[in-house]
Amino acid sequence: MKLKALFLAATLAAGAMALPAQAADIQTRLIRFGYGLNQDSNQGRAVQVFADEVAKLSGGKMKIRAVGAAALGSDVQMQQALIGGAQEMMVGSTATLVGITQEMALWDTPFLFNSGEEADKVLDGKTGQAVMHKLEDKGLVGLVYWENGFRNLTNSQKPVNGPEDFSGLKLRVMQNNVFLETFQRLGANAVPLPFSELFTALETKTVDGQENPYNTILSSKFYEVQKYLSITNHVYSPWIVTASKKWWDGLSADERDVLLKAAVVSRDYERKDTREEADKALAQLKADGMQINTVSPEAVQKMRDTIAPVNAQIEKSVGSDLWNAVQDELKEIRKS
Ligand code: TK8
Repeated sequence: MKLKALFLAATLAAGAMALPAQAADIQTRLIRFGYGLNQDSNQGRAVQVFADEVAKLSGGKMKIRAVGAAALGSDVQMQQALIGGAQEMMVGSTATLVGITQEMALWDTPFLFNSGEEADKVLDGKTGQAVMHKLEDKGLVGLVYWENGFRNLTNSQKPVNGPEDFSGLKLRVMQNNVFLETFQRLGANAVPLPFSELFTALETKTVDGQENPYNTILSSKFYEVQKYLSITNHVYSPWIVTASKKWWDGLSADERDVLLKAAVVSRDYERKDTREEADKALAQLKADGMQINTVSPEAVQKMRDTIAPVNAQIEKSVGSDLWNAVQDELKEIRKS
């Protein structure tokens, strides 16, 4: 009996040690976490991983209420809610943050990264973190970058084989001046719209086309209203997980630690999941009836030449230090 009691006490002690969350300075918290895509998407899956990890690390005290499909608002609306303290967290495109923190425009540089792995190194490295920290002056806290992915063009009118085919196309772009200018230079009629209004705009032919990664074209069912998919890979798009600084400043160090650790777990999951899904998504879009063409390397070069002046504009708004830092980091990465 005595032995049994001792054994029980030891097991309980070990159990307590395995649950540091009980001892940590963690309050019961309900955290509203908004995102723009459907629950059944790479974004939705990663938000769930984040939510599960937060629950696990906080011993169930911190609860993420995940709200997808822009039900809490578009990226821009949610950012304002975070800044005001009316919502705690979100994930969205870095491109929609440029109006708040112009340094984010760095990631809109056309053809900046050649691969997702290159992007990981820069985003998780010195420059990526420096850009992320700029958000804090504006009432936001950046936690991690996720992969949205390389963007490709879809439309309902014709295959786009090169810069000459953009003329006459009415294209939705993100609410961001770099994207606006990029597509204007290519000759398109570019219309900034929130993502949450995009499906309807395509369905009602308010716009002819849009650009997003394969994963999104599939999960948002754009193939139902878009015939042509032209593989351009014109820019790598990151997502960024952010928190309201007003709210964040009121958290304990242990609570922040839970969120940061869970964010890293979700990031690693999300990038792997997104990359695995991308190729399958392209095949699925073909099976769903989209007509797919690859823009030739020569035509891509023509696109790059046409939009080259956009780079000078980005360098001006992010500053030469950040611009040069990324170029140097990429040189280093490409050497190894
Ligand atoms: C979702 C958006 C989306 C982005 C866009 O909220 O707007 O086209 O690619 O992922 O952030």
